[in-house]
Formats: sequence, C-alpha cells, structure tokens
Amino acid sequence: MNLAADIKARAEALGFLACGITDPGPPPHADRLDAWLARGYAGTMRYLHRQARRRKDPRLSVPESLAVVVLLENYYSPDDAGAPELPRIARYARGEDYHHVTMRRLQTLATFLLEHGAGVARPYVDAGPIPERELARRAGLGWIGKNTMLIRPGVGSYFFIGSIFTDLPLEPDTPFTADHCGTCTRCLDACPTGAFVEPHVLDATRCISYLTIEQRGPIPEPLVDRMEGFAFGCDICNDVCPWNQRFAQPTTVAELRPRHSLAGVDEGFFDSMEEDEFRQRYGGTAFERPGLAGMRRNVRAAFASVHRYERES
Ligand code: B12
Ligand code: SF4
Ligand code: SF4
Repeated sequence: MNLAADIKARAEALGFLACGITDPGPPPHADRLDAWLARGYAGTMRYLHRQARRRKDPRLSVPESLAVVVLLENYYSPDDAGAPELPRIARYARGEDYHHVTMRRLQTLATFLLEHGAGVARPYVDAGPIPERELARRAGLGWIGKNTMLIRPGVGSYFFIGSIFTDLPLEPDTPFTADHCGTCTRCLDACPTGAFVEPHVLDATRCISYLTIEQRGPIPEPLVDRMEGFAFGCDICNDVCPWNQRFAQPTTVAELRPRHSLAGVDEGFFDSMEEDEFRQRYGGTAFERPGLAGMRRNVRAAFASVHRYERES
C-alpha cells in the first residue's frame, strides 16, 4: 500500500466517514467569496473579511504544505420519538462541541502522518481561514448542493469537514465534478426565512443559524416569527434534502451523540440562571459561543416562533 492509502485506512479505522486528498492551491470558485462578502451576506462575521485572502489561497496558511488530507465526521442524531423536542437545538450541537471532539480526532491522525515522515501535519476544523467545502469537493468527497452544503453520495451532508495540511507529497484524488441536485429545489423552498438569494448563495444575515449563534443583540422581529422553534442553529435545509432522508445514519462518535436538550424548559429558563451554572451545565458544548446572554435571547425567540405556529395551525 502507498502512504495515501495507509492514511485513508487509518482514517477509516478512527471512524471518519470518508477521507480524500487534494493540493493546497487556490480553489477555482474563490471569486464567489469576494462577491458574497461585497453583498454584505456575512453580516457581523468580520473575521470572514479579515481571512478572505487566506481563504482564497490556502497555501498562505501553511506555506510548507504540499497536500491537504480532508476528513468528514458524521454528527447525525435522529430525533427521539421521531419529532423534534421544543425548543429545538440543531443536530450538530447536541453533544460535546465538535471544535474539541473532531480536533482531538484530527490530531490523532496528524500524529500518524508525523510518524510516517511528515515534518508538518496541521489540523483545522471550522475555526481556521480554510475554504473547507471547496477543499472537500476538490478532494473528491462530494458536491456543493444548492443549500451550499457539501453533500456526499450515499451519505448526505450531516458531517463536519476537517483537514490536515502536510508537507508529505501525497497523490491528490480526482475532484468531484458531478452535481446531483438536478431539478430539486426542496431546500430553497423550505428555508423559513428566505435566506437563499439564489441556488448556492446564502444571505447569512437571514439564516437562523447565524441569528442564534453568530449575531449579537436582538434578533430582528420579522425573523423571530420564522424561527420554527429553533433556539440554536437550524437543520431545515439539511432535513428536507432527499440525500439525507435516504442515507443519514447515526454517528458512531460517542462524544457527538446527544448529551443535552432543552425539552420542557420554559421561556425564562436562562433568565434565572447565573454564569457559573451556565458554565457548569453547558461548558464544552456549542452553547458557549452565544453564551448565557445569547441563549436567553434565543430561547425567548424560539418560544415566540412556536406561538406563531400554534396560532396558525
Ligand atoms: C461562516 C459559516 C457559516 C455561516 C454562513 C454559511 C454559508 N453558507 O456561507 C452560517 C452561520 C449561516 C453557517 C451556518 C451553518 N453551518 Co457553517 N460555516 C461557516 C464557515 C466558518 C465559513 C463558510 C464560508 O466561507 N462562507 C462563505 C461562502 C461564500 O462560502 P461557501 O458557502 O463555503 O462557498 C464557497 C464554495 O462552496 C464555493 N462555491 C460556492 N457556490 C458554489 C457553487 C458551485 C457549483 C461550486 C462548484 C462551488 C461553489 O465558493 C465559495 C467560496 O470559496 C464554514 C467553515 C469553513 N472554515 O469554511 C462553516 C461550515 C460551512 N458550516 C457548517 C455547518 C455544519 C453549518 C450548519 C449546518 C450548522 C447548523 N445546523 O446550524 C449551518 C448550515 C447553513 C447553510 N445552509 O450553509 C459545516 C458544513 C459541512 C458541510 N457538510 O458542508 C462547515 C464546513 C464547518 C465544518 N468544518 O464542518 N455557517
Ligand atoms: S439553516 Fe435554516 S435558516 Fe439557514 S439557510 Fe438553512 S433552512 Fe434557512
Ligand atoms: S434539497 Fe435538493 S436542491 Fe437542495 S441540496 Fe438537497 S438535493 Fe440539492
């Protein structure tokens, strides 16, 4: 076996869904990032503007790199009793924070690379200036759907994307060039806030995920009404995708399985909570990003949106 095949076998043994290899050169769709930023779709995510140059040329992040090993990490968990518990938490955020879990697992694979001759093996997941979907597509792992997700045939899109930049001269995989969305528009039609400006273009400032996780301050009133009970993140454009409905399988990564829920809480649940208790209950989970103030706002907004649906049904 060659080294690339050994790395893929190790990734599979570690429980990653899939592993592909690409080069660290500029992605072909980098101009789309400039257009997206210029139209203001990043809202208050200023870091995306600051990182734009490096996102458009991943070699700037790790100049010694000759190859990028891209990994997919399954986070899917089905809803208990087949229906979501209210207020809703996006599936990816029901276990331990993936920034810790998946990073630890990437580090294990990076160690394997270092033991096999690499001088550099630097892992990233989500937090770095890395165009992760682009690299995954170029590593042959799937196509970019109309909902902007990386989708893998036979798998769907409920996974995180991690990458390891290395100075090993690994043979790249063939980029994924097919598009399996066809005439389907389910995700575009289902988004409750109308966040898709056109296929493949998301105005993040209208996305429930942005409003509940990234944005500080109040959620604009007309959008509160449309949150469909979500208090953290949103799964709708993934849930309606036929590729997920057909192929999603529960994650085998124990730390990513559900360990907390908001089922049964009232709208003032976080109002009476102190910072210490919040840290104790939700330390190490994705709730740390919006923090206690953000979760107070989110749960109130989630209840307001549920009331609307109760009124209308
Ligand atoms: C900012 C961000 C967000 C923002 C904006 C999302 C967006 N669509 O841009 C918000 C907060 C809304 C968000 C939400 C979510 N996110 Co997010 N997010 C990111 C982050 C940090 C940057 C994405 C970015 O650069 N956006 C700017 C746009 C312009 O870039 P892009 O969509 O990636 O598009 C590029 C390519 O796709 C390509 N391209 C664009 N259109 C087309 C069309 C064709 C035909 C082709 C070939 C290429 C192409 O060009 C673009 C420029 O390079 C990435 C991590 C990372 N480091 O990349 C995670 C990431 C994209 N998010 C992720 C996840 C899981 C989510 C959520 C599902 C979480 C949730 N349940 O709430 C939602 C999904 C919402 C959605 N439909 O995108 C995963 C996606 C995994 C996957 N299977 O694709 C990532 C990769 C994090 C990770 N490491 O796993 N996210
Ligand atoms: S995550 Fe929800 S709000 Fe955001 S684009 Fe998808 S369906 Fe719309
Ligand atoms: S719902 Fe349909 S259009 Fe949207 S990403 Fe999935 S297959 Fe593509």
